[in-house]
Amino acid sequence: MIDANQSADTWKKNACILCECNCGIEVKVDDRRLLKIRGDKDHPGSQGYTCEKPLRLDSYQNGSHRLDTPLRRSADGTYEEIDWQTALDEIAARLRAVRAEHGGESIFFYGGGGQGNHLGGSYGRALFHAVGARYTSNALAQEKTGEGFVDTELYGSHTSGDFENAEVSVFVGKNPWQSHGMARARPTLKEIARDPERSMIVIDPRKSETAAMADYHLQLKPGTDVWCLAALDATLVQEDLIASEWLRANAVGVEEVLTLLREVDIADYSRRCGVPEETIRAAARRIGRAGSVSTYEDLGIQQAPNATVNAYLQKLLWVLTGNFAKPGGMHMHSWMFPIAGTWFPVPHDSTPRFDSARRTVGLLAMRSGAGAMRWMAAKLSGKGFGSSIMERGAQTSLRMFFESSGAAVAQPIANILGNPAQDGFTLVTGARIVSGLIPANSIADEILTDHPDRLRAMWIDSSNPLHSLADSDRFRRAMRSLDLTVVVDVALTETAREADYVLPASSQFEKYEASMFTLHFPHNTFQLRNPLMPAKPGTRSEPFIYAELIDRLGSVDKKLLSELRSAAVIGRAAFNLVLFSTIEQRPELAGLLPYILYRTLGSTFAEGEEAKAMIWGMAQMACIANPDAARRAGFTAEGAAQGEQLFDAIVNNPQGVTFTDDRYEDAWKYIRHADGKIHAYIPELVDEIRLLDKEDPCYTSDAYPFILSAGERRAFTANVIIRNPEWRRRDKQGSLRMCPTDASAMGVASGDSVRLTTETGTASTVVEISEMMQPGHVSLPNGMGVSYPTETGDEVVGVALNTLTSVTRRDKFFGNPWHKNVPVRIEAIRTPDAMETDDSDVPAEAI
Ligand SMILES: Nc1nc2c(c(=O)[nH]1)N[C@H]1C(S)=C(S)[C@@H](COP(=O)(O)OP(=O)(O)OC[C@H]3O[C@@H](n4cnc5c(=O)[nH]c(N)nc54)[C@H](O)[C@@H]3O)O[C@H]1N2
Ligand SMILES: Nc1nc2c(c(=O)[nH]1)N[C@H]1C(S)=C(S)[C@@H](COP(=O)(O)OP(=O)(O)OC[C@H]3O[C@@H](n4cnc5c(=O)[nH]c(N)nc54)[C@H](O)[C@@H]3O)O[C@H]1N2
Ligand code: SF4
Ligand SMILES: [Mo]
Repeated sequence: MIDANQSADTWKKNACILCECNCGIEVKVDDRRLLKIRGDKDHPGSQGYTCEKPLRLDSYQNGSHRLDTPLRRSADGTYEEIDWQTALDEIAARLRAVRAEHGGESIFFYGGGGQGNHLGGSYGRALFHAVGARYTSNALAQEKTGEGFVDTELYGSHTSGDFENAEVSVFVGKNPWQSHGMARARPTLKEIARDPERSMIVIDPRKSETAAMADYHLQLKPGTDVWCLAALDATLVQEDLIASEWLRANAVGVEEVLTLLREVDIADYSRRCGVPEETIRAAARRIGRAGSVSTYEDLGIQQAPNATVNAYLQKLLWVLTGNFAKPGGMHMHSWMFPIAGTWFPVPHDSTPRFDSARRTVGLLAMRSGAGAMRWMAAKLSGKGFGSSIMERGAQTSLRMFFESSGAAVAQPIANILGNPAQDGFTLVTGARIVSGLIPANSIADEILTDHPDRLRAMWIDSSNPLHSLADSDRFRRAMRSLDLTVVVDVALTETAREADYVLPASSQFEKYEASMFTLHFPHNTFQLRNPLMPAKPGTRSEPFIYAELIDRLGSVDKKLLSELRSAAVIGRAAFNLVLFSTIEQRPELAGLLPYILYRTLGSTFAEGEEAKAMIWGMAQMACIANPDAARRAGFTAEGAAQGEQLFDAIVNNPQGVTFTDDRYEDAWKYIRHADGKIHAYIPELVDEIRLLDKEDPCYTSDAYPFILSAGERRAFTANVIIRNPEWRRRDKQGSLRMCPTDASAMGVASGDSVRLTTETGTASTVVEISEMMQPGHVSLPNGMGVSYPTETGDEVVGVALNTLTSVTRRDKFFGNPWHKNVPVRIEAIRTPDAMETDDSDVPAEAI
């Protein structure tokens, strides 16, 4: 609950929402302003650390960008303010109409959360299922899908490195000094750099802040990682630096990989990537001889040529050297609830519990207990003596059920919620679906076609794809051609400006919110953030919006909802029992669970706290999946009671909790292959690697002689979460970094204007001469080029990168765009006239 008499002197706990680290913060609020912000020492992950960015979070919370009324697009393209009732009624009616005419699978869902807000998106999943949708995607499907595929093939799930303890840390196309991506990134990097026993290897064409701290900087030519990584792997094999015995015991398919790598001509591959052979060999030796190695790949290879193959070769560095499941090595980890991919119950420490007799008894206990509970719930009104007996009875049935079959029943439910689309291919373009996501850069193609199964409607929540996906103009045309588009956002974004309806969301500091970036090992943490202030008038939280729409669609019968509400009034065990038995009998309701929880369990919480219901569901799931790790984290009750303990702890600890505590060797339990081993051989990627010696990398041409990396993370970029350009202290317009040699050849100095031209568009910007860059490589920051309303009209500062990028230059397997590798022509803007008319603050315009 929000304390109406809050004092500006109280520090309130929350989290930074500007990158996936979600560092804990404490905030003093005054008159809806985030007055003072400091790192929260009590946060179990960040322990007081923050970077410089959250101090400016008020620029997200307050400003002229905030929407406060639903908007409806008129035929002439202007927007009309409408009330919530009208907006929700009309949207529900139009969703129903699209479904009736073209089927629910023609309604596409994009987004569902940015860097810090995934709770609302979890309720959005219920709307996805309520309309019978089939396709979804989000930003992960333009960066992490190739890596996700490789993870799934090799061992089954996402991995994270133990950089605090690693003897050797390897960063491939990753600049953690600026982009973070690990808890307390800067102190950790400094410790590595200071310690003579430890080493840092950075693969980056740019001398990034991290590369400047590295012991080995493999400064390759942009886009050539695949040769560099193959040469590193090959050195490990050819110089016999691999962990042969470990591989024999723990992996299969190794021989195929070794055969491939034995054939690699290391000298030739070094030449192709532009890194001296001796540097590659020295780095490989350092990896091969280290006591522990952790690796981290990011956009530098994920949004560049050969993204999926790069992920494979990068992971082979630690697989071949056996750096798994030990301090300083790589690990799979628990999840509060997986953001992509399938849900997975981790095998129990003790004997197997799934023998069929026990399972039958457990299921019977659950069914008969639930039957009795339903009957009693209908008779009892409210809490009373009877209800406490019922609750105890429910606890007994639940215990038998959970011990024997809880995980088996939970698994399909979790997978329907977490991984809605089955992996496979889309009907229209044949794009490959991985972890339930269609390639983000195929979306426009799934719309701009006359194929009868094309997408007809798009729901967008917490994302600005018109700005963040390749070729903004094409995305705009795609949006325009749909029958219905709805955007849920706090601001009138570039995407919202093309939508039929815009629904103004309450900010992340005005509602219960949570991030599902729970990617840590061995200690994994989760934080439920309480609202810092009441919602801005006119805005609504996403859970509210989704529940209201599903009410209007009438997807769940009222009798069932009332039965579950009565059970929830008796107690959580009674509710749990009736809920499980309902879903077990009516599996078609599994996808609607978030809504059902909100409308039933949620109604037993104080007004405004309904959204916590989903957290209860997640806490139960997290304990069913990880009972031993949760027990070690202090949640020692058995069965459903363990989930209750975790839920209570989450609610009572606004600074966050450690929900699982693993031991290093537990990483083995997260392997999803039935044989418990790493499957090193991925045939379709090995086939690609075989072809590498036939290709000489060259991504430039006479027309486009430079490579532009479109999207460098700098000190004051944070995707487009903050729109007010004034939040940036330095480099307000986000200059183009260029090396001194190129600058002098072009005769430009820092501060001069240049025009950039790519296959897709043109833009002008200012130059910053930077020793970070190598000749032929230039770099622009992400997060620029968004509109911000001012008294004199909309102000747009910096280059909107995706007016320059194309959807065709993308990964062969999963469509990841090559944002880091955009061929570009650069011309100095010389005449004084041109300098005046071509203001560098003017955004890029597509031609
Ligand atoms: N400050 C800040 N932090 C952020 C964000 C932000 O907007 N601002 N965004 C967050 C998000 S969503 C993400 S996904 C992460 C991304 O985090 P990172 O991937 O670390 O960030 P980038 O700066 O985009 O790219 C990393 C590096 O890739 C290098 N690179 C360019 N081309 C190549 C190449 O061909 N090969 C190799 N090996 N490297 C290349 C660049 O020079 C750069 O140093 O950051 C997160 N953190
Ligand atoms: N050229 C190029 N393109 C890129 C990148 C690049 O480096 N270069 N980086 C890519 C990467 S890695 C990523 S992750 C994407 C990110 O791009 P997007 O997926 O578009 O995500 P964000 O920029 O984080 O936008 C988040 C949106 O959520 C809104 N928002 C904030 N709080 C709330 C809330 O509480 N509720 C709702 N409903 N909305 C809210 C914000 O106003 C904003 O519009 O961009 C990608 N695009
Ligand atoms: S931007 Fe990222 S690293 Fe910096 S404080 Fe926020 S969450 Fe932490
Ligand atoms: Mo990202």
